[in-house]
Amino acid sequence: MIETPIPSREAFVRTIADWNLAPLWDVLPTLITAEPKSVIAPYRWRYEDVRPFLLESARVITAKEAERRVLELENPNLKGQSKITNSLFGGLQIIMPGEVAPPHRHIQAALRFIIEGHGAYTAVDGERTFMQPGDFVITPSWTWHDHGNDTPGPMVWLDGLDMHMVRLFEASFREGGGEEAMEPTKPEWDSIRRYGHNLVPVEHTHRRPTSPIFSYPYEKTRESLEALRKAEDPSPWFGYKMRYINPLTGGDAMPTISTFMQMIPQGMTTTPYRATDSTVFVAVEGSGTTRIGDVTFDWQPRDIIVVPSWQKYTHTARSGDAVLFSYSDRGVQEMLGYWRDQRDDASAVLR
Ligand code: 1HN
Repeated sequence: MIETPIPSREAFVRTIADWNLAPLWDVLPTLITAEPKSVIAPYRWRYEDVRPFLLESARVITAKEAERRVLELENPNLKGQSKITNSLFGGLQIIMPGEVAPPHRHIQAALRFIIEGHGAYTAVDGERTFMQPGDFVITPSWTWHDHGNDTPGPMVWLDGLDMHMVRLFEASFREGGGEEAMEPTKPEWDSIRRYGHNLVPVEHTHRRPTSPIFSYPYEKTRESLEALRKAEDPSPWFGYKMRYINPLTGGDAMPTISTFMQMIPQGMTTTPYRATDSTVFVAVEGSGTTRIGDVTFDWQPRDIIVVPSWQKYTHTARSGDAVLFSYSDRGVQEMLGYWRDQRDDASAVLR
């Protein structure tokens, strides 16, 4: 019996490529790393640098023309991809006095974290919510939403969207855009009054996996942080940290984006910590620094910082108590059993 000669490995790989086949052994170590290797860069956007560009954007395009006038926060390692982390979008939206961003809906869920301005509204499913700095507002998947500014000043908020998860699954749908503002169909603050006071209507029909509350006002969040501070010592890793929840389930306000608010008392440096969820932080009060690996960013209110997956970081509150909002894909990772964190020994750091 005559055996055919054994081809070289390279020749074999070239041959099978024509059949849309490839050898796993060449890529296995990069596909399955021993620990997370984030592609994103740690980065900080100073609001004072970005704000003039936001105002200028309002001179080059109207909110209606743009549909959403947003400056994308592009991770420096992922330019052109509309990504602040590998799974999440981050952008700053500005709406000027008298403007309307027309109604639309999409599968992608959005969070708004209010940065500047007082009293413009965002409407979700016919209910208007009036926004103040520090408020956290949700736009759940497939809900109609528009924004309008009937105040004398510009209104700016951070948009966080789960769009790259939707892209991964190729599950995007959208409707609308271009129409005038929607007339409200529900009383103002309806959802928070129904669901935000530790009560629910006995025969409520809320069936979405997202919170029935659209707005989590800063005043209440701040009160909760202050209550923690009065009652207990700060965590070495987080200071005082709270998670925004859906009161019907105890889970995240939206299933795809986890959101948090934490207070780090003046003078405190948190103990090094890392987790598998790349996280976007927004400074709300105080000023300080965040060290990520060997880079350090200073920040003040309204600055935005992104921390990559599995890189150790610490926050220091330098002047005043620091209050930081943050969002990440932690909840999705938890549902799938992926999420992990690691804490340096707090007592070792103090020694
Ligand atoms: C969007 O619909 C909004 O509704 C904001 O305000 C930001 C970024 C990408 C895609 C859609 C909004 C967005 C967005």
